Order: sequence, then C-alpha cells, then structure tokens
Amino acid sequence: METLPRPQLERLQLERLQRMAVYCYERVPFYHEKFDQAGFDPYKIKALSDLQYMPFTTKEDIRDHYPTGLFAVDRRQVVRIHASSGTTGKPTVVGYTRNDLDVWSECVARLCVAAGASDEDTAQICFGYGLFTGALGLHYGLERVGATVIPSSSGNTEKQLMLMKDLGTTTVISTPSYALYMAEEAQRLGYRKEDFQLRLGLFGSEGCTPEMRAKLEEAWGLFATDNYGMSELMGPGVSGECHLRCGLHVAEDHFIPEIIDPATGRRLEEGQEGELVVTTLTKEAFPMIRYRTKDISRLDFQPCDCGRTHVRMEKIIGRTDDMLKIRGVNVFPSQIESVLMTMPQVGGHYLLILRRERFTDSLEVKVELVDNTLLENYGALEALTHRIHDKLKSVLGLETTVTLADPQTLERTAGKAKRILDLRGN
Ligand code: DLL
Repeated sequence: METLPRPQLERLQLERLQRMAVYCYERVPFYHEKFDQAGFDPYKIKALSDLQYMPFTTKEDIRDHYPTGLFAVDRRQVVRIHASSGTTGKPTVVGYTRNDLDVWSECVARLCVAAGASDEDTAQICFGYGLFTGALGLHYGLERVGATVIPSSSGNTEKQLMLMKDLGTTTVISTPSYALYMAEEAQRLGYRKEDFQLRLGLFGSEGCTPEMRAKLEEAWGLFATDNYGMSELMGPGVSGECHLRCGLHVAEDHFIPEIIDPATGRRLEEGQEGELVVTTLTKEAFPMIRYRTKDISRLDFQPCDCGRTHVRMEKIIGRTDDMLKIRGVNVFPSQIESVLMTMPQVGGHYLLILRRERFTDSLEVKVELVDNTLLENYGALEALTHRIHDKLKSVLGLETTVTLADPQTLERTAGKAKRILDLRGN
C-alpha cells in the first residue's frame, strides 16, 4: 500500500471516495442536507477532482451535533469512544468500529516502522492514557509492530525515568515539550545520558521546529521523528515522517489531503501553503468529508527516496487560529521558536504574552535561561536580551519586548505545551 504506483493509488482512492460519499449521504442526515444544499450529487463522482465540489465540514459542525450526531453507525457497532478536550465548551466526541480500530493500528504501525521502530524496540508511551487519542493510538500501533510496549502514561516523571533506565527503553513516545522536560528532570536527578538506551523518539501532537528537535536529539542522544494526526480524523496515524525526514507521508489509502486558501476556501496548487483539509476514505463510525483542520502546511507529491509513494505534507507551520496578528504583522509561534532555539543560552521553554494597551497590540517574548551561568552577569543578560530582540526584529519585522526568566520557572505540562497567553480580551 505504501509504495503503490500513483495511478493505482488514485484508482483506489477514487473507488473509496465514491463509496464514502454515498455512505455519508445515506447514513448521516447532516451530510445528506449539506450535499443537497450544495447541489452535490454523491452518486455522480467521476474523478478525484470532483472532491473539490463537496462541502467542507468544520469543528463547529461537530459541536452542533454533540455528542454523536455525526456517527454513521448505530451504537452496537461502536467499540471505542475518544474525545478531544478543546479549549472551550464541550469536548469533540469521536467513535470507532472494530474495523476503524484495525485500520488505526495499521496506520500507526506504518509510521512507527517508517521512522525506524521494530519488534526489537521497547517503547515507552508517555502520552496521557484516557480520552486523548495519542496514547492508545500509539499503543496498539506499536503492539502491532511487535515492540514491547510500556504504557507508562504522562506525568510522574521520576518514575518514568526510573522505568526508562531499568527496562532499557529504546523508543520514547511523547509530545516534544514533555520529552524536553523529562530530559531536564533526568539531569536534575543526576542521571547521565549513558544510563539510558533511547535511540528513537516518536514525537507528535504539537509542533516542533527543526531547531527544537535538534535540542531534543542532543539532550537524549536519539533520532526524532514527527507524526501528525487529530481526533476528528482518527488520532495519530494520519501522517508521519520516514527515516529521511523530508515531510510527513500521509496514509493516502485512507485519507485524501488538500490544501486550501483559508480565506476563500479555494483549492491551492501543489506546493502552496494553506489550510490542510482532509477527507477520510475508510472510516466507518465517524467519517469526515473535507474536514478543515485549521493546520497550515503544504503538499509535495514528488516520490520520496525511501520508496513510499504517499504524498508528503510539510511539518505543520502553525494553525489558522494560532497565527498572531500584531500591529498588522502575521506571526506564527513556530517562527519565534526557530529564532529562540538557535541560542545556546536559551532553554526549551518560552511564553508569548499578548497585550493590548490603548488600542495597540504588543508581544512580550518570555524566554527561560537554560541554566544559572548568566544569572550574576548583568552585562551578559542585557546583551542576550538585545540579541534575541534584534534577531526577532529581523526575522518577523516586528518590535517585541524580550524578558528573561530564571531557569525552571515557566510552567511545564506533561501533554501539549501552552505557549501563548493572550491578555487582549476582545
Ligand atoms: O494530537 C493526535 C496525535 C496524538 C497526533 C499523538 C500525534 C501524536 P488532537 O488532540 O485532536 O489529536 O489535536 C490535534 O494537534 O490539529 C494540530 O494542531 C496539533 N498536532 C497534532 N500533531 C501535530 C504535529 C492529536 N506533529 C491537533 N505537529 C492538530 C504540529 C500537531 N501540530
């Protein structure tokens, strides 16, 4: 499947899309109405390009049908429920049939193998087990690979490190920010790099710039890959990097990705940057037609040297709702992270604070020092502040206020890092 020549792959996608469109139309009243309103006839799909005439589905649509109004099967066929917490209001509830779980494990297993995992690995899963899809998704995928899975969950970092050392964990699975936190804790508790046998990090669920990744690889002495997914589409398993790390291969036999202009909804050409929209081709319990992910990326259809033919999406650049607009300048947090992580005196944790004073927005970049060495040296602190400020100014074209925080003072989480504090109100 992963190396199917493109024409065969597209034939398979077309057959599956035709089936999926009719399936949604006949089983989910929401899609029935939506297709009718858009004048879209699901029985008449002739080419993959017809996809662009199908209506989008949004997070609001899911919310409007809380909790399970978009499910396409009856409850007897649903064998698992997950949910994503979301920042406001009700969670997004998603369901799986037995076949959905099987496909899910397969997709995750593929990305683990593509990254270099095998049945010789001992894989410690440091994602939170529960409604979040990350832990159980990776769990079943890695079991399918034949790895020895340690479901240690997130948090309780001291015990986490003890298990990692004593059981000879070779592969760690977590958010990049938690992996960095674990590395700091390991150092604080007196562990040495040689105490661990980690060789591979399967990171995902939040952004990680190449600069941050380099920090992580250095801290743990491992090879790190990135994988992407979201609850609404399945969880992890939608796409992942192979060992060549030149984009994340999308599991194209199960998903069709598109890139659109978020403002107009128009589909963009290959290589252009825009919002990722994904259609599921095989999901039974909770199918999604043209789901607007709000994640920004671009697609590359060139075959990869690894032999996989599945399209590669670029690492997520940001989210349409994460893009900071400050005095008319658009800024993605990842651009700031890239600047910060090139400075050796700066640790992996930072906070972006937005304020509005007298109708003008301002951005404070609060940066944590990596250790105590600069603390007594006022001149050096001031020089570092200026250096960060000037670099940000030249990269972003924006005035920021840079403040330095003592080591280990910004909040850590065991899951996704919270890096934006927006105090602007509305
Ligand atoms: O985070 C699924 C997942 C779990 C993926 C474990 C990979 C590993 P949600 O909690 O629903 O699902 O959050 C989905 O997280 O829309 C992105 O904005 C962000 N995200 C996920 N993976 C990446 C990544 C899981 N590799 C949302 N890079 C998505 C950047 C990511 N952002």
